[in-house]
Amino acid sequence: MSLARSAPDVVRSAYAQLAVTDLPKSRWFWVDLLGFHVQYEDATSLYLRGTDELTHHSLVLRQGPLAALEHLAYRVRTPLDVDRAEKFFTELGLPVCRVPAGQGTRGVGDAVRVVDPLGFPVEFFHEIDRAERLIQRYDLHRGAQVARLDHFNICTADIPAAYAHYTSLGFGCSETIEGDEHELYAAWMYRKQTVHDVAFTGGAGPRLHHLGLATHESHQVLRTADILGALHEERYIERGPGRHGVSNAFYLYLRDPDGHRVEIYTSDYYTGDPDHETYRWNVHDDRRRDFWGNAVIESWYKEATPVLDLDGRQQPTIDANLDESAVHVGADGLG
Ligand code: XXG
Ligand code: FE2
Ligand code: CA
Repeated sequence: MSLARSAPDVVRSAYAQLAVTDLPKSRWFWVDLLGFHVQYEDATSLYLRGTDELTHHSLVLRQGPLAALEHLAYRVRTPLDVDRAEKFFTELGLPVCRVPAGQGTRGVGDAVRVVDPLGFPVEFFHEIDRAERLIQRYDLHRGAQVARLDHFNICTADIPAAYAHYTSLGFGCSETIEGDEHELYAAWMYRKQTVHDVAFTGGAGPRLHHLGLATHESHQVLRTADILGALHEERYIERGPGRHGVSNAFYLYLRDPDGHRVEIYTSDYYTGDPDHETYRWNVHDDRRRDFWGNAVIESWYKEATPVLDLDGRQQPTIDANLDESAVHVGADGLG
């Protein structure tokens, strides 16, 4: 993927920082149920990572008054790319804040935080503390046995604008959902060599739709649902398990105790060839979101996490004009 001259070289989606309203409850969900490993904790915060992650954290939970997204973070290739990110967003005239090592998120070095053109608080960093290899510490693997953060999914009112912004940051597009006139309903975009680091869901935005967490195998996805059933905590399950059309991944969506959505996701495919082509789904294809044609529950399209600005205030949202949940498959004889 060639980069626009001044764009930072993004390696991957790296971590999310969420505000939660009841940290002990969140600890049950993310650590005991999903099997995240605690890298650091104190009375008001938890720093978590999956079994395969060799960096300090991929999720930070902080006690707060409102359940919200504090920021998404991308790792960039070199320390120079942090400067490039600062310049890139400054030139766009957007809010930018340099966060020296030790003043921002624990474990993370020198960083830049911005409000991106879509209204999301986003951090770019290179340096992060290393962490012990746990991939073969099977004795420590619990619950869903999450391996790593795979992707962010964000709600935005303007999918073409989101597509254009991430294209300018050097992201490739693996798949889309499009209308008959090629109106863009959704897109999946990547820097690492998987289906995505970020995807866009149409709807009021900016809001966080979900965090996608990878497991190694589909039995871990099924086991997560079984554990919730056994505990009579099935209300945490929102959608699935199932097979996605887009990405071909096997999936399950849960809502955490604050309603933050998380997807347990496995077995998508390689996208690293330089001429990898975008795969385009028609919005009337009933297999696009669930390959077996199971209906998507309305809450999945409509509900999402509010996002904060760089000063911790809730960002206002803008409504979307395209509504995928209103597309009724079958009305035109398709699906
Ligand atoms: O990661 C994903 C998703 O964005 O969560 C949703 C891959 C595919 C889908 S979809 O519902 O379109 O199959
Ligand atoms: Fe996802
Ligand atoms: Ca159907």
